[in-house]
Amino acid sequence: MKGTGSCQVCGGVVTKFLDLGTQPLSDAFVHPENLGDEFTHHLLVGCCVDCAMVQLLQAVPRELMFGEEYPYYSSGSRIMQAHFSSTADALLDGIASDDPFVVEIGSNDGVMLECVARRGVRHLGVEPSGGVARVAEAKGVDVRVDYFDIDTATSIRDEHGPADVIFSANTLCHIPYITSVLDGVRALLTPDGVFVFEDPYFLDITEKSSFDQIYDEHFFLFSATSVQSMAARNGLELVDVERLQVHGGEMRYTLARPGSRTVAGAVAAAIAEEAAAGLTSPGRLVEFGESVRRIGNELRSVLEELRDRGCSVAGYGATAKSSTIINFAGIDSSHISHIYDTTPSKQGRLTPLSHIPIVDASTFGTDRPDVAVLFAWNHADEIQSAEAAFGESGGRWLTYVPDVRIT
Ligand code: DWN
Ligand code: SAH
Ligand code: ZN
Repeated sequence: MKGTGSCQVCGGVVTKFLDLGTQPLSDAFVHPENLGDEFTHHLLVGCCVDCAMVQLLQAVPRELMFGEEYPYYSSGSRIMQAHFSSTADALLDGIASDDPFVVEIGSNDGVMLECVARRGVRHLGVEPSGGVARVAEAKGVDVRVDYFDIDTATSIRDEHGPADVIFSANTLCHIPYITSVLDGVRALLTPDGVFVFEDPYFLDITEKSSFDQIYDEHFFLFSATSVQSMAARNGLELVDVERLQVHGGEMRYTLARPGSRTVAGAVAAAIAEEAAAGLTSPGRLVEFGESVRRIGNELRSVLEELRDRGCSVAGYGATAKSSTIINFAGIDSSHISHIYDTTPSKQGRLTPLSHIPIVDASTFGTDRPDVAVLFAWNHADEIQSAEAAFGESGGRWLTYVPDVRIT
């Protein structure tokens, strides 16, 4: 088994600390009439001894993950819609220019940029997945169907001029060729522009043992410490950080050209907090691995017990994340008969590798199971309030973040 790799940020040695086993492409939901060979990869997680960047040891080719049929539509959550609407306002309010230009990397179905477009501001989304990109275009969002890297950035600058703000949510962590992306950011940004990105925060992941945030698409698991070092190596400076509650705990990072902005006190505070927690110390990483294995074992035992007692068990939310826990814990359709999800592109399909059928969530109210495993635990408030009748009629929720629990 491979124990080391090469850091995508600094070229240093990445030492493996977690083996999450054989995994499929997390978003490759299978058509039942199209069963055949499925791509798998070995999900190994390591930490760079030189720059503390937590990352996967092997990258999955980007064309296998992102394309025409990418099934995740960001606007599927009302809370995320509200989050991106206030994000758009905050980004625009921070720009001094009278003809601002905003670029988003990974604009998906336009959940953020539609708010920018509505305010009549020049913008461009860079989004390689054609299906979601067309949904954004139908909302009046300008999109370039492409991967963001140095070549794309240079061509955008040639065509549209420099960007005052480059924003990216839940996408930078998907890109192993990060040096090319940061070269592109430097090429495209105005002299006093900012690059703002938000992604799952490794401190939250270790504190909540939410290891299902680790899968093929989530190549990097950022922290303030590793991002500060990455920025400095790539001619940028980390000038602000802000913890976010969305998606189970994220960090928003603001990068700028060195010396162009005052560095907020929050940066040093976050780095000190990470150091006090020993975030990437060998002992802490081993402890995290132990929690992961304990949760995987407990979840499988509870599901076996429920199956043996004849309880009906279904899942809620056919998330990319669920792929990690399902395959790591050895869960299949004998434990979870089907998964409810509101996304039309996932309904009627099977989960990758484990082949659990996905059904329309609108039927949850009428054919409810005894127990529902909340795979979309990051949207717990939104889902559990919409499905309040489930609990009132005696249904029970099973969650596994931060611990396996039936409520
Ligand atoms: O980083 C990523 C995030 C932003 O989105 C991508 N790599 C892929 C994807 O990850 P995910 O699939 O784990 O994301 P979510 O947002 O946890 O997915 C929620 C799933 O649950 C969607 O398939 C929609 C569904 N859902 C539902 O059925 N009812 C969601 C809500 C809010 C609901 O009420
Ligand atoms: N920003 C949205 C979407 C996140 S899903 C949100 O926060 O909900 C990740 C998105 O990144 C997908 O739509 C995927 O197609 C896109 N993506 C992957 N690699 C990319 C790249 N190199 N450049 C731009 N977008 C990319
Ligand atoms: Zn490194």
